Amino acid sequence: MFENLTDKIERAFKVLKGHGQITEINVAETLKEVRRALLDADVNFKTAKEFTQSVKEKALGRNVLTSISPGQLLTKICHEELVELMGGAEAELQFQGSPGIILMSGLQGSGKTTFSGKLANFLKNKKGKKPLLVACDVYRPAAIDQLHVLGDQLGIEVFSNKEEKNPVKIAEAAIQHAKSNSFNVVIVDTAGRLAVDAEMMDEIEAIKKALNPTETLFVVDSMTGQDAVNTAKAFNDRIDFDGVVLTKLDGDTRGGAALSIKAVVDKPIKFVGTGEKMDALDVFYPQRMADRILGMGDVVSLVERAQEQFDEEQARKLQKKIQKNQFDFNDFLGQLQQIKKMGNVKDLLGMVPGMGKALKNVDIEDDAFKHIEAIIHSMTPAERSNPALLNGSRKKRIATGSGTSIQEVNKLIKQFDDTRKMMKVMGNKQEMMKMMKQMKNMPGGMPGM
Ligand SMILES: Nc1nc2c(ncn2[C@@H]2O[C@H](COP(=O)(O)OP(=O)(O)OP(=O)(O)O)[C@@H](O)[C@H]2O)c(=O)[nH]1
Ligand SMILES: [Mg+2]
Repeated sequence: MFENLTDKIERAFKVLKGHGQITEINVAETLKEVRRALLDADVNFKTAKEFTQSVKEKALGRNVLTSISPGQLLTKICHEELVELMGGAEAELQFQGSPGIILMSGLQGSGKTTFSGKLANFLKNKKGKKPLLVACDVYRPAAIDQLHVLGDQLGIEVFSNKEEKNPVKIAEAAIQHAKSNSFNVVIVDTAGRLAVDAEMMDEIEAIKKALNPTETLFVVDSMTGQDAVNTAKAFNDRIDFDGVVLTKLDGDTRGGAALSIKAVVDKPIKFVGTGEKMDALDVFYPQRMADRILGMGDVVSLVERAQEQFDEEQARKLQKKIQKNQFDFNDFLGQLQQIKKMGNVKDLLGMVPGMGKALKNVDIEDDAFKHIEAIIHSMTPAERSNPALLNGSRKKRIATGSGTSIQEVNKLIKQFDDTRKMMKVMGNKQEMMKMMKQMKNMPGGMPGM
């Protein structure tokens, strides 16, 4: 996500390396590069200019007060300004009501129908809601079917009426249906058009007026850069939406839309879509996005994803086994499967500070653990629970069985041994403290500011 921008901003800060203090000249030079990076990322011209101006003022103003290096100071100020630019604090979705009504708007193909499904899924599983999806695209019967397919897949009811050609009537009937069947959130998917035109605007405005939604969301494809910002403005002028959903952030979008939309329409980004699957939805946090843009990774999101997949009962059992030094290949396999559930490996590694850039041109297979799993699956139950059994001939059999080589089998056994050692250390507080101390003394130290 945004690797190019991150790369260029980091390069801009290099100008300051070796300089002992901030001066008008080195700040101006650095910020010129930052501005160029923003423009290359397709950030709105005016926004980029105001951004660097405000960083400059703060940097020169704060100079005397601090003893940290100019590079660090400027990074810190840029970080604060980026957070501000993207809306400051996170903006919450309003979905309470009897029922809460969420209306989707946006151009054709922006991802409204997909996001409707994702949001329904999110509200059901994360917020304990009973959502009803409503198909109000009256032009394309296929669009109604598309929503039904998603609904079936998620176990969420979809309200539609292919005979009715007035979207307002469908939506009103849907709300009645929701009221009498105790649905507490209604998500209304609408039709989009290729470009902003009067007909689409009239229609979405009429739906909004009739339904008086708790939340109107504008869904926009982040790959469309500046166009995204212009479309946002056109929609906002007409329907005064409450929040933005940026989709397709998993593609090679340059980031311009994420950075300029808030400044241009003064409406917060509430969610981002990061894939076609129904769980590829993230709440938008300006702070974390700024971390990512400045190459600091997004450790908080990483930990959250880990927690979501975390099974306390299983963890307790594992802890016991580690203490007794009984951690075996079955547990190792179980751990791998947990990691896989957290999502795409490259995506996860990208959240580790500094890794996003390092991985830019590295191709990580979706199933990076395929060989490891094959090897473990080729072991007998006895071998899995007692790795000490693995002698030369057994290793050979496993390599053949898994379609790998003895070297790969040896490598995995080595990794397993290392993991086991590491876990023993982590189970022991004193050892852990010793390790932390060593890490602190490493050159470069801990990542962060
Ligand atoms: N990679 C990726 N693809 C997405 C994302 N969101 C939607 N898509 C894809 O974009 C395409 C269009 O999505 P739809 O949800 O059908 O878009 P729409 O706004 O409902 O389109 P219309 O109903 O024609 O106006 C589909 O192929 C989706 O799978 C996303 O976050 N990432
Ligand atoms: Mg659609």
